Amino acid sequence: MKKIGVIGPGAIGRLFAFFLASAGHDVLLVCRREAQAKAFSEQGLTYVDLEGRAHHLAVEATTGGSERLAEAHGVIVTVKSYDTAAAARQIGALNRKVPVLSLQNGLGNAQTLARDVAQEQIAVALTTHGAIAEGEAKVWHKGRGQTVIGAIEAGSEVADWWADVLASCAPVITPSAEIQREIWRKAMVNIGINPFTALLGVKNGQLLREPDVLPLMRAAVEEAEAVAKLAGVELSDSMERVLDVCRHTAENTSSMLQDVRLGRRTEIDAMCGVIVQIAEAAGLSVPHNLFLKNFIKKCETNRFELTS
Ligand code: KPL
Repeated sequence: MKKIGVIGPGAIGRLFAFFLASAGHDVLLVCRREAQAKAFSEQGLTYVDLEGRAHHLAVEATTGGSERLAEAHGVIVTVKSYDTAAAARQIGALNRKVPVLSLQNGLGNAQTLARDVAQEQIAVALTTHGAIAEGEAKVWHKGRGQTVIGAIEAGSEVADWWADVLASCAPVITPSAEIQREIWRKAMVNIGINPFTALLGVKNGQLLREPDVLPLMRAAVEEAEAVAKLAGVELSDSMERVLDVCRHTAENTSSMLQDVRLGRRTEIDAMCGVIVQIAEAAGLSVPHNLFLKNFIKKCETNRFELTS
């Protein structure tokens, strides 16, 4: 059994923490806020399964970062993409080689981690499990999914290490030798779904019934595919994949819609924002991604102004 630190226990962090703890691993949740660490320590972690049954498990939680992480055999990063740099510094401060797993949305997280963590220690996982966080310490499992894992450095054994740990507890773990490609494929899906659900305020499946919006989704995804090619990743059929994910996750509230509803910052920068950045550097115009980035940013700011 291993001791695993989870930095950022949002919906996906809590879900994987539950998978690990229920298989007997020792889980340490690293929270940013004292109130959340207190809630986990006092109430434990509550997981509501796909049939709506609640399960409780005791977990350790801290805001103490590096000191408490010092004994961890491995660290999973599930913070939002804009907090990856802070998580990387916490791991870097351990001054010890520890396997790290980025289980996040968006482009560029592994590169951000690699500023403070050796590349050979970093694995990336992408999951299609649906989960919604409630309150400080509860998670609803909303859809069974699959998880692919791969190392960012060829020849590194870190992905096998994580696949072994997770295979004992999380449903369907698939190793991938092409994780960069998988990251881009998932980014296409996020770009085609997340901003549109957030702007329209609808669940993923509703996008299929919006004939005026589908061409805009397709245009944004085609721009992003062209940028992936600039980055050396050839993708095809991304829009078909977007539609497929809308069908399979029809009842999901996308992470971006959850963020907008809660008045939180979204991950648009790590999605359309990265597309715009790469395109601009290459002199390519990506008007749909630029619009989505600016519009979602505007929604965030207005929301902050209204709530502050
Ligand atoms: O990853 C997702 C998200 O909500 O961020 C999708 C695949 C769109 C599922 O909701």
